[in-house]
Amino acid sequence: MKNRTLVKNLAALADGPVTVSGWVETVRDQKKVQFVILRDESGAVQLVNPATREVDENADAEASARLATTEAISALAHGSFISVTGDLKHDERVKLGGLEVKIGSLDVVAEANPETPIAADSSLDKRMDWRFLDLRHPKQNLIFRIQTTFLHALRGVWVEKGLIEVQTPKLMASASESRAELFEVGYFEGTAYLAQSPQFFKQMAQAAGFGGVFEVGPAFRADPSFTSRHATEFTSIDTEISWIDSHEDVMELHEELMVAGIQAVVDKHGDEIRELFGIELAVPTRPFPRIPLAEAKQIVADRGYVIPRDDADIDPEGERQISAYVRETYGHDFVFLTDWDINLRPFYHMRHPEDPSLTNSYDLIYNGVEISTGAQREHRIDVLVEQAKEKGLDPEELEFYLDFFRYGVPPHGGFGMGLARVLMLMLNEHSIRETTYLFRGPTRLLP
Ligand code: AMO
Repeated sequence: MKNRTLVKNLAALADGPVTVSGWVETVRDQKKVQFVILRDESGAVQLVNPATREVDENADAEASARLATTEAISALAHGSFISVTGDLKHDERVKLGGLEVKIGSLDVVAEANPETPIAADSSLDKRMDWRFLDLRHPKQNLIFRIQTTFLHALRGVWVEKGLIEVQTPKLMASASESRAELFEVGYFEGTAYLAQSPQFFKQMAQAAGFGGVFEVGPAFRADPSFTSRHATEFTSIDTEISWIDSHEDVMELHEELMVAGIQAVVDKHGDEIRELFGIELAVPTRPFPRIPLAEAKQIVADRGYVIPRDDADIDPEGERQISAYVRETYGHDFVFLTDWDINLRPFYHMRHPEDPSLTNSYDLIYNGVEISTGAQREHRIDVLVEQAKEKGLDPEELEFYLDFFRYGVPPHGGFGMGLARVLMLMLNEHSIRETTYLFRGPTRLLP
């Protein structure tokens, strides 16, 4: 359909012949005139047809064609895909974009079933069943255009800094995060595991002398929960850089990426986000606030919320509380919670030089939810082996990973961040099901 014009480009054209194609949104079939709202991937436009309801037997070919078009419009089902050639006319009186296309010829390219299985008020689960129809809505469509813009901006920063993009394997011989939440798959005579994170392989790139890497790829967690923030398969944004002094360097890169990503989204989609999501997306200022975890827990307690277990991770309500505090105190949507206890962190996190009960690590919280974990890694082999043993891990099982550190690895660190969570929090959505192209959960493998 080379001569087709996208709806969003019509406004810039002069009155005259055009071809547009897209899905039928509504048909208003009046006796003398018919209106069709056509939507393509870029927007919606009103089509108009002066109806020809009958012709006499001497009618010429043109009159017969007009009758056929009128009848075709009357029979159009919502969702059918049509292509229309007609006359573009700018007219301020037309509410939808101040223009309309007078239909010359109409071709029903692909008919839709007249009964649509989902409606605006359908449950999220039902909408997920019919995801391809759900995604036709401008709001859902915008989410994935925003995602594209966001990732493009992140790539811009990484590439500018000379980082290398990697694709790490998703089939592994061992766990990459913990033995919990691990998917096992039959692998010929043996067993393989789906990667929970590219953790070991992004670190391997530091041993390989890559200097810095990034990856945007799938991660798998056999997490049986049904929360709004967990999926069994999700897209993980990962980066790892060498030659750092501490996790502070990782946080600085992280901030730079978030600011660049959100700035690009605001620049390109700010107006649409206001219109469709009703929010004014703001570009965060740097530096983001940083609060040590112990202090954050105290702040949360002082606000009257007691995290159920004292030695525990900050829980979802605690994250909401600390975010509310940061918003009130610093007017910021982001906060880095730093200095996590060793018992809350994996063996590969470097410990604090002054206080070995703490790690050089952080979580990034965005509008009340954790979106990321980052850390400086332990690169000294003897310390790393000790830390693995302390966590009850068998160094022999980790041999391939530990080998990286036996041949000289620079100090390094990085973070992993869930893409769907970032979008959910950016757009004030309630679930990552809305911001994941095709969600996977304990009871969802379709479509
Ligand atoms: P972590 O396990 O905290 O850290 O994961 C990093 C980020 O990934 C996202 N995430 C998820 N998103 C959807 N569904 C899930 N089940 C899920 N699990 C995690 C979250 C989370 O903050 N290797 C470390 C990262 C690092 O240190 O570089 C890791 O995987 O947004």
